[in-house]
Amino acid sequence: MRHLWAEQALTDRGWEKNVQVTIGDDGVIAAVESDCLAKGQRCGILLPSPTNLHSHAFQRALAGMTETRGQDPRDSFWTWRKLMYRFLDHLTPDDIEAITGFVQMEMLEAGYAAVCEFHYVHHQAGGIAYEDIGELSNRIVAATAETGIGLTLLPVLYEHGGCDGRALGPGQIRFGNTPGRFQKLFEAADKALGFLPGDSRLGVAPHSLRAVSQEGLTFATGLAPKAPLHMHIAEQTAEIEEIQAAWGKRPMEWLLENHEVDSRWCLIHSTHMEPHETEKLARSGAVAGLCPITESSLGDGIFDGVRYLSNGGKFGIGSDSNIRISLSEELRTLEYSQRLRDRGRAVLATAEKSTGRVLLDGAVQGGAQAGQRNAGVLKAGMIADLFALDASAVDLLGKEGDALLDSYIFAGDDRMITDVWSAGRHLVKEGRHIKHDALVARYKKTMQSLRDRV
Ligand code: NGQ
Ligand code: ZN
Repeated sequence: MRHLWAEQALTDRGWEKNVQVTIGDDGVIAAVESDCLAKGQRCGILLPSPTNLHSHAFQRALAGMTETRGQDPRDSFWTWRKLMYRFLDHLTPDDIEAITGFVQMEMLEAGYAAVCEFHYVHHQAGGIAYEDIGELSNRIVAATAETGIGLTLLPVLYEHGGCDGRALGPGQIRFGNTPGRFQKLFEAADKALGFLPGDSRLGVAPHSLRAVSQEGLTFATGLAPKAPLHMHIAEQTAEIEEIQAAWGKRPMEWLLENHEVDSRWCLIHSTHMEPHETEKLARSGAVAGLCPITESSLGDGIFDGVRYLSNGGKFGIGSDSNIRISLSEELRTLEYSQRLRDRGRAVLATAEKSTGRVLLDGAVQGGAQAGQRNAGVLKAGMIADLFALDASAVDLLGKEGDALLDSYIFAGDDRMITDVWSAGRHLVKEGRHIKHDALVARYKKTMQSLRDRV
């Protein structure tokens, strides 16, 4: 048993002062009491920490390297994707492990307690399988064992290069599996997770309606009937047109009509939806996996957050391409995208909750559901996924309640974060991951060697 004590905390009962949290050796919260004398580890403002619900760890190494114009007349998501595919061909298992460890460290330092890794690079460059089909899953797990972040591993089924069934392009052959081979990969990933603490989870990720067949999608949904199911959908308008031309429906329309979309599902992006799709998705119980920084970076478009939230829709936040790891900036970008479109302010706030409160509550609850972690609320019986802000930071000093979240998200940033616990593991102290220096040193070495090779 360990004790934490916070000046203020956001618990299941609301904002409380002088809060003592007892965490069991199993990483689960045993008790939350207010008006207590300080005892054990002290912190300023204690909050439930979200799961980062969408990451492709390796893409971190590309950050800042795709901001020039190429030969294509118009730079776009599709030209970015070509560069990403080309870069990917150089990555070895060691590189992937080092990059994953580094970006997971950044996620923890940004306040995320866990991550859903949407893991789609499975084979060697050229598409030849590794001797152990789980080789790269093992590397993700090895990095996770090092950083301690909570992991929901999502092995990805990727069958073809477009919904007409065209063959995988040269950049995509490291991803490709038939359903039969994917099942073996899924089993290997399950075995790999045995090396991690008990809060890790396994899910299934059919990549997108572009990359899986209708039969492949049905296979993936049936593989582990209770596991989390994540899929990219409705990110780019070209994808909407392609699916509509081939299957006669818009992607979200088709999915909602042909599959039982419920609380197992996390639909990544869901950017381009008609109002009837937004309303139906909101009522389904699924989580919309929003990635505001990546969606801005790739020029995807703006999610209809106002309609979605007013219909009770659940959402969470993913760092996706990992061009920048910042929870506060993801949340701020989500709200600001709505303001810019609607020319309004405090657009996602409600009569009861400020904007910052709506954003954090949504991200912790949606993230927990998407990662299948019994977390997202500071109360007894939940996994201790927590983070703490510095109560003496200039923008937090003397503030109370939801104003703390508004100040953190809109005026502050991740430098306000002092501590992070993942399932009770105290991984960030004084703003730094406990293995910060070693993880940075390894990443620098990897990047240097990649520069020499690419
Ligand atoms: C991905 N990225 O899986 O990393 C994709 C690009 C694809 C985003 N959708 C690859 N943002 O769509 O095939
Ligand atoms: Zn993605």
